[in-house]
Amino acid sequence: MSHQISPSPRVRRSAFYNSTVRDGVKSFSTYNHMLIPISFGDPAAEYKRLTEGVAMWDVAVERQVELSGPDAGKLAQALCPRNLADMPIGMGWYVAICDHRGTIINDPILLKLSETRYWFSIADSDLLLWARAVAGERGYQVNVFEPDVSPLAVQGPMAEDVIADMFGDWVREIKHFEVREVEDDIPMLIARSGWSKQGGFEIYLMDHYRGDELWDRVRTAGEKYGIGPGAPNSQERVESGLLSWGGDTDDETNPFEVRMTRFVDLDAPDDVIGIQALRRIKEEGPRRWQLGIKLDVEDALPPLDQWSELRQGDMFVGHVTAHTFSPKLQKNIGLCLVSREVKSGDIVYVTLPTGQHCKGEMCKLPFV
Ligand code: THG
Repeated sequence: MSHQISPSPRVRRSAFYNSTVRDGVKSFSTYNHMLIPISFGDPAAEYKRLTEGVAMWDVAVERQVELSGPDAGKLAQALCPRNLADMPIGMGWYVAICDHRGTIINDPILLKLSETRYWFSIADSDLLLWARAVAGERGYQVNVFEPDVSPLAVQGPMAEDVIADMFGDWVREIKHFEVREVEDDIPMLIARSGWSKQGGFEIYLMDHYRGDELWDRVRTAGEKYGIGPGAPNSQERVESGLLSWGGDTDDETNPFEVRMTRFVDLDAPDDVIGIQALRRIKEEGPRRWQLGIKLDVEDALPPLDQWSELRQGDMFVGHVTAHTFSPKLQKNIGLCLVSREVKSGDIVYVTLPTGQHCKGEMCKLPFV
């Protein structure tokens, strides 16, 4: 493609934008009305760093929606069909924000910073509007706003060493999804989290003017581990079965369909948005579920159409929502949202952009 995205206030730049440009970013996409680096031009090297070394990603597009005030906890609970009663301060929890139909409208990590202060670290939809409207309609005393926070992810088996070299060996004790303050002249929090299954941390920078400085510090600390820039990695995330809201979900997808049942508590309070619908859906049984597909082709597939159709004989049975060549399996694999009638081990056919059909076998997730 030769066309460009013109600069405009509608495509906001991240605190790390200048650094990623200097480090050779080759393409961007948009997410939460911001630019997100997608590629630095060498997918094989980026995958290898993530799975065998360490990679650093500008994920400032993971915006925070802050709830602050005496009713912050009440609002967080109203928005989450997961029981937050026992949520400890200093933890993050993965949650499915649903509308009144039980459809997932965002799948953020909820961070509890204090009894009166929460952050939703959001996926790509305008959760702030939803949260503010609910607060207003229910008369809750809470401010809802986007704070000055820019996450930078350090991911891969050597990420812990980089973070320990930066902040001290105490970081090795941080548990999965735990958040800690760090003492530093740059205001930031760190958490053991990130959109990969390779392990790692996310640094929540709380002053966007210091983005380039933080980027340089991470790069310097990571140098001896071979760190390099990258981006949330589609090959690794499909292998690991991480959900991409808006990619793997549509306007009808409920948490039970996409392996989020364990993040839903049906005994959450009755006034939680979507809980009544979720109870009904659970009772009736969800229509679809998420399975993997292993495609029967040797070479890397050209990009499939978005949400390519899957068939068994003449019958439409679902969609491929994402696909990639898997370096681990040395196969073309994909994530599918299919009818419950389709089982692991079933043979299905994908419609290719050429109109031809490609054979595939369904399997359980994750692939690895
Ligand atoms: N980090 C932060 N914010 C984010 C993301 C992130 N916001 C947008 C997006 N990613 C939110 N979506 C997800 C999806 C999956 C996971 C995290 C955020 C995830 N899932 C694990 C899994 O499914 O195996 C485990 C969840 C668990 O065990 O609790 O990690 O990445 N800051």
